[in-house]
Amino acid sequence: MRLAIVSDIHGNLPALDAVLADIGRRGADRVVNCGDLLSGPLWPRETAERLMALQLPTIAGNHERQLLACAHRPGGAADQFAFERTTAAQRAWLSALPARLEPLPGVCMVHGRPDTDLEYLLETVDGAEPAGVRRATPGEVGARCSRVQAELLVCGHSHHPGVMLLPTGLLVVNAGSVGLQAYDDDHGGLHWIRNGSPHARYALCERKASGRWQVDLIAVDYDWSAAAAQARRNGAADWADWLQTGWAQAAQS
Ligand SMILES: [Mn+2]
Repeated sequence: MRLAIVSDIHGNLPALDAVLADIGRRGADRVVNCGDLLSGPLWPRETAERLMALQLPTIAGNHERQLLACAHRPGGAADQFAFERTTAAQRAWLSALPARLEPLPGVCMVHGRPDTDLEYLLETVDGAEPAGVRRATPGEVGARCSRVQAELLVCGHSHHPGVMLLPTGLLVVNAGSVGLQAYDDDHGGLHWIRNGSPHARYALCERKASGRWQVDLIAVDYDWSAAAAQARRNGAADWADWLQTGWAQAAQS
């Protein structure tokens, strides 16, 4: 069984198309999507069209809630941009997505942690230099997954690909982000995510004859300059830099 995991597309349609083509070349039995689909200054409507046609097993991320909340009050720039450009039918599709799925026996999908889509699972925000975020310890991750009954737990949200095998035997995989390789955020404390290159990320997990899972964390070429130009056209100079470089810097550095 080969399971491809995409996450955190954030409206980056050329990145998504490049990842889907790479999955097609490598081969996968299933493709699943861990949320944060449209929000950002890129191609939200066109990305929704593509995703709705694909009908992948898909869960909602925090940005699906945040985009939909723009119907009641102005949201953050990324959510508001996507809200204003999506159709009522697209937003109805978002509102029906579940928070968790079990796409295969023994495999669980969440966006952030099992109990919240707003916190990272494999990282801990602690405010320490230089990035304000570090790799979580097995003890931290184990506590966050204490009620998960699965052999493989897949997630996204931090845009940072990662693999951790817990002492309980639970394998945790963060697929990284298809659409955005760097950003800064102040949830839990100001911090910077920096994957260091603009390649689109996804994960390919294969259950071997041993019963264990092999994990490929893949970095895919696509036209990131076109994505950066789209962000710049839409007034988001910060996103343009993040998309072009995969790097986000503190204001003073
Ligand atoms: Mn998220």
